Amino acid sequence: MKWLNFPAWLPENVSTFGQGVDNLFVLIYWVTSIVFLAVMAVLIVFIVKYRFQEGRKAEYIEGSTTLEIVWTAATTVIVFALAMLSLPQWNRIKFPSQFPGNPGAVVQVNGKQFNWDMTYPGPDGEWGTDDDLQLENQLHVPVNEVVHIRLTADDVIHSFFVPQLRLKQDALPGRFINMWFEATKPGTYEIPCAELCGFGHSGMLGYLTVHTAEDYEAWKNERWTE
Ligand SMILES: [Cu+2]
Repeated sequence: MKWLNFPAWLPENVSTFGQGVDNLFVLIYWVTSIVFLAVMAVLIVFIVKYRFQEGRKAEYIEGSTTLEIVWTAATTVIVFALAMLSLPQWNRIKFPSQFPGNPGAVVQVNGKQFNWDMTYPGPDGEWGTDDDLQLENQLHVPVNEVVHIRLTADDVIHSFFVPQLRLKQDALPGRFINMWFEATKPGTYEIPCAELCGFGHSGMLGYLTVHTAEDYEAWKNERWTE
């Protein structure tokens, strides 16, 4: 349903798992909007209906058990349903055992005050060797291919965020966190740090370049063999 694509102000989705995230976002958006509007409507009705009137006295009531049960049960059902709908998406995006294999690129991303360091293992496929390629704030990947990222941090907690990929993950010092994505459209996308990480936080910005297959090969040949 086209009208369900509202809100259209979401950033463009260029991720294979992005639609699943957006569907949940829109569903939660509608559920919370309806509850919000209902609560506000009742509030306004009550403000008008029970406003001060000369000679009218307050009545002391003890509440309604039926109402308490109904709204507790309704809230439980809604929250439980949303959790059940979210679970498959969460597992698909976050559980390393469910990551798609055969990555077209494997990169280590290291957050530090106030940059993203990208390390490609180089032609030998191993990190920590002479042919590693290190880049600052530049992540290059091929389009329509699975990318595996090993995320860590040097100093404090940072957060890797690419809105167009619907991917956000905290980076923690001393830990390697695996994540994956598959971009569906060539282009350049910003990688802001989404965790307040110090004085230069707002300037901590990397760029993800999604290349066509040929462009990626050309880039690799140029950079990896230097
Ligand atoms: Cu940061």
